[in-house]
Amino acid sequence: MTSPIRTERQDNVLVIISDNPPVNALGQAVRAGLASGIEEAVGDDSVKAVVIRCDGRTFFAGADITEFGKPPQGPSLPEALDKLEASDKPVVAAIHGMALGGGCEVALACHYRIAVPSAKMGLPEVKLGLIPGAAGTQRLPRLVGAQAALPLVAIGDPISAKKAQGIGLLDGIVEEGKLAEEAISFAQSKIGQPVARSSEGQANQDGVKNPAIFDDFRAKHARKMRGFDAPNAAIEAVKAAGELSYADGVKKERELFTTLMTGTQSAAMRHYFFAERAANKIDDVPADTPLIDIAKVGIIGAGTMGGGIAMNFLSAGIPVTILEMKQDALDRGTAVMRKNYENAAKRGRMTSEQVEAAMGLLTPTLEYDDLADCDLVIEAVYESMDVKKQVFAKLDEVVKDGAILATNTSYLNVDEIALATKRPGYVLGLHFFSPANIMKLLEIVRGEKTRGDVLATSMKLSKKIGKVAAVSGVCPGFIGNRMLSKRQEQANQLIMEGANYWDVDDVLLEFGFPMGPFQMGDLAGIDIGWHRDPSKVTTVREALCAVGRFGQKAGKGFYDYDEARQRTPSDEVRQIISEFAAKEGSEQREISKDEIRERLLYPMVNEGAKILDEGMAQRASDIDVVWINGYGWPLHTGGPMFWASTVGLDEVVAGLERHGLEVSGYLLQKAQAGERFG
Ligand code: 3H9
Repeated sequence: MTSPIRTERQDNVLVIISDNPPVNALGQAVRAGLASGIEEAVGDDSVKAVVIRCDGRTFFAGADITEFGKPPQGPSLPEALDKLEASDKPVVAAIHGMALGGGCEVALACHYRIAVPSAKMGLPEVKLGLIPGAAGTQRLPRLVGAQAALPLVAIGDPISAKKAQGIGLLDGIVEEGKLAEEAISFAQSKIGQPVARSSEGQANQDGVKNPAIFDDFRAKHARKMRGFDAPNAAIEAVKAAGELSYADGVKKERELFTTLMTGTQSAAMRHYFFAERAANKIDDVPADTPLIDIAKVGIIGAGTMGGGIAMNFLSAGIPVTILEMKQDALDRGTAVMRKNYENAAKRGRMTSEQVEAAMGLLTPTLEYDDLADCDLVIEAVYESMDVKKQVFAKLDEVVKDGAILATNTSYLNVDEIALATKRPGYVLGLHFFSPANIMKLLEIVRGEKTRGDVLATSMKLSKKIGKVAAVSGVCPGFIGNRMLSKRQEQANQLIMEGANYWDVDDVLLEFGFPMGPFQMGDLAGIDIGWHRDPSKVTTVREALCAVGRFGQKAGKGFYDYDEARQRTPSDEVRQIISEFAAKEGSEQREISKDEIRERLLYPMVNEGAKILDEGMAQRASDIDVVWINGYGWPLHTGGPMFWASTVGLDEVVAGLERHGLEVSGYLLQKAQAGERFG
């Protein structure tokens, strides 16, 4: 097999080049090639300097994640990088694309780093439940200081070349397209000078002088870090870089790295990394399916949902025509979109020019005919089959042939909606989640007749508008809401049987969800869909509405809220629930948190198994993608199906049986065979 690494001579400079598509991951052959490249340079007296660069779309994007968990094959990345840094001949990293993880560590081990303006650098290991493991946590603080290193190592977002230069991570930025030649001149300019080794840097002393930066950082990011092990390990490693010698710091990093690498969280997060990418692939739609050009989008309905959906396209530079039935609703919807953009600008997330550019792409209208030349129309009107059918019949009449017609329904039958048109092949569901301009998930609902190019185009478009997509078949509630309904059923049942409703919420919070179902009800408004007749009480929710407990907006719902929106359980609600339970003849008893957790989560897994069995999801990992991105399922557990496998499917089955709940044949069969999902 030919090596992915080759060397080329340019005068007295040896250029080590990696060509390992798609992202120059640092697999064994690359590490071996790097090590022998550097040996070649050191052993050849006519070589006076070295440049390391990559072919293809990016500099090294990190260790090869597919090798994790397999028996290690030398040389290790730390070994290769120590060799590189030890060279007395200057070594220059020439960066384009992304220098991520192990790739950033390669750059850190080089004596100098230059990049093109579009390059990015970062240590995203924390997003895989890890910390850098090739001395990145020790070299980086010594080079740029602990304060600047902390967010890079513990949050893991990449930074621009400009920012990297600002903190001292880059020594120069060179013109786009001239990286190869500029790197050689740069390397030659360093010949004869003592090399600058990051491991010998002193910038880490900022953390020793002011140790409060570590606790401050922890406090500032507490919410983001909640439940995750890796960020704390990352902070510890950066702190160690100031307190320990380089050699001891590297040892500390290795200990922390190994503990994380062998733990469940990292396995779960690595599973998710590949799950997100697998979800892009539609089994029977070839990757080279010709796509439909989407140059203009129509949205029907300028309410919260329609407006939010429209913003996704506007932000991506795609013109949108938005339709409403009445002028005042249209004006209101447009004004809300502008306000949302202006708020984003106030928070520094956009410039005012970007706000104007996005709003400039919006055409409000009251006329269906104005949608005629749209390539994609998404309907976001009231959830009624009759209304949706009317809308689709009208769209079929006015919108050009070959355009995609999508419904944003969250549970209605997409096949039935498609039959209102003469082109069911062009109809599908694009289920956005509220707030649609923010939530990451897009469920792509594949109708019985939906064409391959319509699906492939929607998938591609989802990436363009920054969504994470997964395909669902047509079934009530699709993947996400169908499973949610099982959890909600149990939540309601549990409080009827005597569980404290705050325990139900707390169990989910402790598991890692951002909130529980009753908090969620308070946030959304308990009166959504209420019939507004206080004398007609058939559910707990109606009982709460009857006494004005509409949720957070009223200062009280399931909980009482103070001015800081802190919740306290309410005696009144407890009373209402127990009266209601008595009326229903439901006996109340004490219910443990373990029982609550099992009854909330195991039925979801069971429903997920049914969804798989029916072919409504292509793969178990797609279900994980839906729940992590649409419903706040904690990433560090890998999603419901991965989590179930870590619990053990036999244990899930036993739990369901213990609580007298349904066990699907598919789940039972998997459990009995000792299998996992996926
Ligand atoms: C690390 O470095 C640990 C070290 O500190 C310690 C060492 C001791 N490995 O995302 P895309 C595949 S941890 C293997 O669709 P994009 C990916 O699965 C690592 N494969 O492209 C996909 O395959 P397929 C730290 C990888 O342009 C294909 O490449 N680094 C890896 O949207 C294309 O990927 C990271 O965490 C990998 N490292 O985004 C960076 N990376 O076509 C991880 C990608 O079969 N990578 N693949 O589905 C990324 O964030 C994105 O891939 C990147 C490109 C931004 C680079």
